Order: sequence, then structure tokens, then C-alpha cells
Amino acid sequence: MLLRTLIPAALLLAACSGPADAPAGESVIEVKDAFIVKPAEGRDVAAGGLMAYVTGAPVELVGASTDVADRVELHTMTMEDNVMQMRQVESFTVSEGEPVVLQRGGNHLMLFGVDPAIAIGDTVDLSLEFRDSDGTSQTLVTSADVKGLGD
Ligand SMILES: [Cu+2]
Repeated sequence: MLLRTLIPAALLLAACSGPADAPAGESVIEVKDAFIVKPAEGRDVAAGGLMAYVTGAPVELVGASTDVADRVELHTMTMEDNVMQMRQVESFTVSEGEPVVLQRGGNHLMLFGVDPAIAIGDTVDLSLEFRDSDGTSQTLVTSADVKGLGD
């Protein structure tokens, strides 16, 4: 009975507080340098990247979305038998002192069905979903720079 009254109150508190005034013990997440690469002419698949830092308990980056793509996946990139292999993964762990670095040539975001109207130099909203160890979600919206293939 006591738990039932406490849990909704705790969830409400988490949902209402931004990173700046997060209560002690909660993970504070910061995302920097987000970007997506404008696909080559006639293609609609693009890579993207970002840096994600956490202060406090580790969190998992479990998903991403944006208005300018149908779907965003989390991918790893590894060398297997001298061939670069990309694989979709469920999540990346962000720990204090161990940021998640997503970039071209390494672990990255993969966007499918990218809007051909985006232009190099645009910024687009990228929504990121993080989950902490007790299953609480935090959604963070960051702005991502649209870069060219060679930038
Ligand atoms: Cu990929």
C-alpha cells in the first residue's frame, strides 16, 4: 500500500524536473555535437553522430527519432575478416567519465527514409531516449547539424 502511493509521486517528480534542477542521485544527461549527414543524391539512408555524457548513475541510450527520417537505428561498426560490418544494437551505455561517442566510422546513428529536402547547414531536432537502471525514461531533444558527405 505504501509503495503504491510512493511510486507515482516519484515518477511525477522525475517527469517534471529538467536536468538543471534534477534531484540528487538522478542521472543528468548532456548531449553535444549531434549531426546527421545528408544522403548522397538519390539515396535516403544517412549516418549520424553525437556525444552523450552523464553525471550520476549510468544510463542507456535506447532510441532516437527525428521528423526528417522515418526511422533511426543505433549501429555498431566492427572489423570482421577485414570487412567493416554494421550491426543494429538495442542500446549504448553512457557512464560517468565514459561518454557515448557516435561518429562516422565507429558506433553511429543510422537514419532511414531521410527527407530529401534537408540541406547542408540546416539544423534539425533529434530526440533521444535514455533509460536508467530502474527503467525510468528521459527524452532529450538536441539539435543536429546537417553535414555534407565529406565534412
Ligand atoms: Cu549503420
